[in-house]
Amino acid sequence: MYRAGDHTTGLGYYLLANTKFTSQPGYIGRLYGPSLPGNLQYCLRFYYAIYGFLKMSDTLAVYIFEENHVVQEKIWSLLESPRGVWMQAEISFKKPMPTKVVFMSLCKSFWDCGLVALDDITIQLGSCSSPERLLPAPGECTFEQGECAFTQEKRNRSSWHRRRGETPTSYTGPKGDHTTGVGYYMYIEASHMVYGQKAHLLSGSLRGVPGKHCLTFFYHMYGAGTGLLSVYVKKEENGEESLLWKRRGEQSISWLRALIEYSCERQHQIIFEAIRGVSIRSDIAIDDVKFQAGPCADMEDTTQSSGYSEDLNEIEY
Ligand SMILES: [Ca+2]
Ligand SMILES: [Ca+2]
Repeated sequence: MYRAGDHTTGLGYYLLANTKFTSQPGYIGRLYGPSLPGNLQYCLRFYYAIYGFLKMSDTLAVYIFEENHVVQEKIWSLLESPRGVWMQAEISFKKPMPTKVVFMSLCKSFWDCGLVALDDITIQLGSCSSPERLLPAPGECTFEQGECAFTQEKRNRSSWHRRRGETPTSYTGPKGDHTTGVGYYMYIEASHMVYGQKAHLLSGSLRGVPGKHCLTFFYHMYGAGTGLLSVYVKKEENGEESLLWKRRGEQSISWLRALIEYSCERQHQIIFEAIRGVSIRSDIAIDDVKFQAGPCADMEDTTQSSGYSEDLNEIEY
C-alpha cells in the first residue's frame, strides 16, 4: 500500500510528531520558529495532517512565546478534523514584543495518540485576510471560486466535475482538495463513465512567449483501475495538439505535483484529458493549476516526479 506523501510535492519531506518510536507517555513535541520582531502584523500559514487520535484536545496547538519566555499564549488549537488529509491553517497575529511561534503536540497517554504531521509552514508580513491575499494570483486556479477560465466542449455526467470532500466511490479519488484540504478540485467520476471514455478540460487562451512556459498542477490518481491523465498544448492558429505530459495507472494515495516546461510562441490552450480505466476505481482529480511565463523555478523536482512509477499498474488502451 502507498504511504501518505507530503503536501509540497507528494514525494517530499514533512515533520512528524508523536511517532510510535517515542516510548515515554506524557510526551510533548515542541517546534520553535525563528525570532520575529515585535509590533508587526504577521500571517502564519501551515498544513497539518492527523492520523489516528481518539480525541482532538491538545493534539496540535500553536503558541506565541514572548522572547523572554515568560509569557506564552495559545493562539490556535486543533478542533475535530478529518484524518489523513493535509489541512491548511491560517492565523493572523500582532504582538508588541519580539516573539516566536511554537507548535506543540501533546500525547498524554501513549496508546491514545496518533501521528501529527506538519508541512509548508510560512510566516509573512500582513494579515491573512487582507484583500490582496484572498485574490488568487493571475494565471493560477485553485477551483475555490469556480472553474476560472477553464471550459469543456460538452458537459454531462462523464465530463470533469468540480467537487469538495471525497468522491462517492471508496478506494479511489482524493479525500480532500490540495489547496486547503476542505476546498474544491476538478475530477472525473469513473462510476458515470465507461472504460476508455475521455473527458477534456480546456484552459483559457494563453499568450505565446519566446522561451519557456512553466505549467504546474497537482494530480490525484488513486484506485486499482486508474486510467490515463494527459496534458496537451493546442495551438490556436491551426488547432494542432502536442502531448506534453502523461501518467498511466494508479500513482499514489496523495496529491502529486506535476511540473511541465514547454515552448510555444503563439496563442494556445492547455488541455487536461482524463481517460477512465478498467473499473469504477479510476477517479482522477486535479487542483492548483498554475500557468507562468518563463522556466520553472525548481525544475530539479521534475526528474523525481517524471521518473515516478509511470509503468506502475500499466493499463493498455
Ligand atoms: Ca514538504
Ligand atoms: Ca482547490
